[in-house]
Amino acid sequence: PHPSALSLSPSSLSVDMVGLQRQIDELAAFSDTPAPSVTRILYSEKDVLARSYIKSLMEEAGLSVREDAVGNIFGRWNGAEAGLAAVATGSHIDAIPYSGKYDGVVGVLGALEAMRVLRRSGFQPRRSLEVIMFTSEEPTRFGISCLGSRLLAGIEAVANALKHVVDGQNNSFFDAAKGAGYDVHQEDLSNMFLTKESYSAFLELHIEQGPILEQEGVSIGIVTAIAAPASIKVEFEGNGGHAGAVLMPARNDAGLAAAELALAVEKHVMESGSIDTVGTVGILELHPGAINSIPSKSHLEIDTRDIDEKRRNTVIEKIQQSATRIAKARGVKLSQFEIVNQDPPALCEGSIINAMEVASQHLNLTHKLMISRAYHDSLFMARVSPMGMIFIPCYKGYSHKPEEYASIEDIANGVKVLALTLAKLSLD
Ligand code: HGY
Ligand code: MN
Ligand code: MN
Ligand code: MN
Repeated sequence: PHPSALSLSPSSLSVDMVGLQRQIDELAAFSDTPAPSVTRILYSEKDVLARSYIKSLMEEAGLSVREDAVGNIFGRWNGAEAGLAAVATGSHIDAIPYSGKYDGVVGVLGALEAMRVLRRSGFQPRRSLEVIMFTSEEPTRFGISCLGSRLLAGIEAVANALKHVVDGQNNSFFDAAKGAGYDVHQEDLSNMFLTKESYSAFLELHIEQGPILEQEGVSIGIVTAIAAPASIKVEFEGNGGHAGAVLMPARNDAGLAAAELALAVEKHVMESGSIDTVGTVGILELHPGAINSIPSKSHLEIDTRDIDEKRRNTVIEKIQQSATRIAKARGVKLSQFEIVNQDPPALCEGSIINAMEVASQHLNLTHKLMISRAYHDSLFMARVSPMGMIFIPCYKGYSHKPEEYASIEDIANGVKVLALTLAKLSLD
């Protein structure tokens, strides 16, 4: 009979905290902005360097490494019954501009360390264990969030969108991929899609990106659901003109239309009736962007989420109505209103939640059930596999900014819960 995962005594699970911290710091150095910020954009030169760093760590950890057409990287520890569906865990290493060094990274480097912890404890996997580093969880370069995991989940809309997306410098996705060494073509995408038999479970270790665990002094968050994200691209066009010569009644200012819509987003979110509804205008660009030129074009990108999909969709409808009303009232053209993604929430698998609770108890770690307000690759892996997430506290809940921080002790706790949960699921 297989040794139960729980025969792994807490003391036999030793995390190499010094080594793990060093890897986190080394990875953070692959950045286009100065420390303590991290900027690592899909297929950039720094991303390519970081990818080879991850591949070398996977090889050193004794995993067999492969990459798919768009650069999702897989490191596999073959189990005794390697023909069974494997247990997978992973996250991302791309980082939005001027962000931190823990978002995503904890779930990739921490997963590799969980493999080492199990190997050091003498554990023998029955189902293979696989670490996945997803290509581009952040939407930064092409406006598509969770690009790698959406493709693995077989979302055709993304495969189609890649035909025509371009980045800020007008590079196509395929040109950017080729520049990073991925000679991928449209027809390669569909054979990336996973089947429901690919994995028996998918787990992700991640910083909470919220203040609850730290405030309540709880060591481990066990996620029950991931909120439903959506993003919208909007453009207004007006006549522009001379800031001095064109009198106010004659203006149709695309910039003011954008400003009014941004405030409308806040209004519609606040009137949703729930604290769980959020909305953000993180990108607002004015063209031509000269102090004495009336904006002739404005471009906004809106991010709105809720754990209740219907409530979130109502907000999107109201935003669309406001955009149309504002354009008419100001005599500007609503030249674009594109819902880029409008995803359902994902529920975590009960048996995985349970395994994480048992692992936390076994390790004497305080833990609590909670939702994830941030999205993750897990949101899409949930479409092809039972999914679970482990959160660890982060400093004041900060994320997506250079002050993002998680202590190596908290990271080690997360690694141990992940290791025990992987071991249990591998023996199932
Ligand atoms: O925006 C998010 O929720 C994720 O951290 N990229
Ligand atoms: Mn993020
Ligand atoms: Mn993340
Ligand atoms: Mn080619």
